[in-house]
Amino acid sequence: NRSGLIIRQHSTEADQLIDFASATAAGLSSMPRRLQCRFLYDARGSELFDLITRQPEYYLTRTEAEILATKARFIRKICGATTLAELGSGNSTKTDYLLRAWLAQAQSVRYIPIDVSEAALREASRNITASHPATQVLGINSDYRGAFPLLREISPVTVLFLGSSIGNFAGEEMSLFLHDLALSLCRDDFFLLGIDLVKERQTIEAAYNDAAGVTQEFTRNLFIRMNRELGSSIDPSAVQHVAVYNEAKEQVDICARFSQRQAIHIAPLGQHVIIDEGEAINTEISRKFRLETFLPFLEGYGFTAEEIFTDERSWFALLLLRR
Ligand code: AVJ
Repeated sequence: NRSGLIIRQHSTEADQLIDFASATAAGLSSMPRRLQCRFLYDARGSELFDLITRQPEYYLTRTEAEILATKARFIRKICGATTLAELGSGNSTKTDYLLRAWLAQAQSVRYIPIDVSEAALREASRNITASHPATQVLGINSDYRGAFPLLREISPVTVLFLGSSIGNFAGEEMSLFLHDLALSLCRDDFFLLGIDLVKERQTIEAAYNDAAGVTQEFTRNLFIRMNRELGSSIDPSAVQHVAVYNEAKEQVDICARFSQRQAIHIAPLGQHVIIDEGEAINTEISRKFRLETFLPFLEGYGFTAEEIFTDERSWFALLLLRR
């Protein structure tokens, strides 16, 4: 197959709808109200996120790409001819640097993108096989942890988790993720992790409040998805995107604030949740990291830093960890 093979989730569309509906109902009735950020990435959401990464204020992707561009060859030297598996691969543009470095050293490479968006997987798979025909692409349409059992089967592997997506995890989710990943990898497998570093508030807040309003649209799209899939009847123009850097927690809190009272219908469950005027629903957190505390934390889960790469301004870091 020229555009690569894609393994779909075991769950049916009906299961996925129930998952979305029940997670939404639970999150909307908890206090403070929140929605799980994994639901931001439907086909339109993945497209909008891709647009975010190209906004001038969104320094994360550009800075990480710059590090990858200069370090990919060195990373390949350390990792050897491992399979590349990427968590939350999106459209895989940054992966290009790594694939090039891998292909410069071997005839072929196995690349396994793992993503919840089937549309994003198909696009990535098509683009990669077109530009690197010697790459065998096997896409896995699943959430991260659903794909973990597979990792053991493809060792020796280098797991890529780029873009500081790990910043979406709150304390307990982070622990569970690192614990499960460590258990799923074999000794001497690699984990290449991108993290956004603590920096000036203005720089961070600008990245999550782009002037073109793409991030606002990204937040709104979650409610548009709820209207379409859950029959929610929310007025999207009543949804205001709010992203504020919490210095004490060293994280961006992203919320949807409702400018009018809304009754959110969750049709598959026959439930309504009332959101008052001015109320906010958290849709995402984006944590920022410090090397001096995060590296020892990773050590605690069995990940040792082999190399640490950063940019000139120390805005972003790429950690090459060994299990
Ligand atoms: C994909 C989680 C890394 O937190 O910077 C960007 C998501 N949300 N703008 C981030 C996001 C709004 C992004 N991650």
